[in-house]
Amino acid sequence: MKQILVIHGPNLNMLGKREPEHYGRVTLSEIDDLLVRRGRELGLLVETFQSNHEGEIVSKIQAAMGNIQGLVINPAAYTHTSVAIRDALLLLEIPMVEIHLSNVYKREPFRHHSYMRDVVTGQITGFGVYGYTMALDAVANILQGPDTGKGKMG
Ligand code: CA2
Repeated sequence: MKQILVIHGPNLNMLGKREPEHYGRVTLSEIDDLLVRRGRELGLLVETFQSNHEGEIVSKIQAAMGNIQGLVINPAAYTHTSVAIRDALLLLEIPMVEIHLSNVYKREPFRHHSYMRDVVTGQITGFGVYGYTMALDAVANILQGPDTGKGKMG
């Protein structure tokens, strides 16, 4: 079974507990449950991981090399700062989706830059929790392959 890793960056463990105006009322464990269930429907094994530490995220990506077929990542604040996570993502030659709950382009200018944007397959931003299932569906679609007629274009 194909394995997908979902990485949640710093402070996302606080989802549903603070700032509902930006991030909604759903908790991280509810999002994880949703992703595992959607993964089952798609025939994918989903593992989720959250860390508040840049180095732990880098180590998790390194450890996943060769063991996963797709990645969904919300790097949270590290999106805008982390060359280290960008460099780690460059080690992976698999479909990768960067996802943000909020529309970062409607927010402060410092959130408009992503160190990941040209390393990942694509970005999803501003659709709340639904963005995570969109991201998983996008990875599944690519993994189905272009020759099935259901996969990515080209
Ligand atoms: O919109 C997103 O998903 C972000 O990645 C969230 C990050 C932010 O730094 C990015 O610019 C956009 C912040 C995550 C903080 O999560 C919290 C959740 C609940 C309460 C407080 C923070």
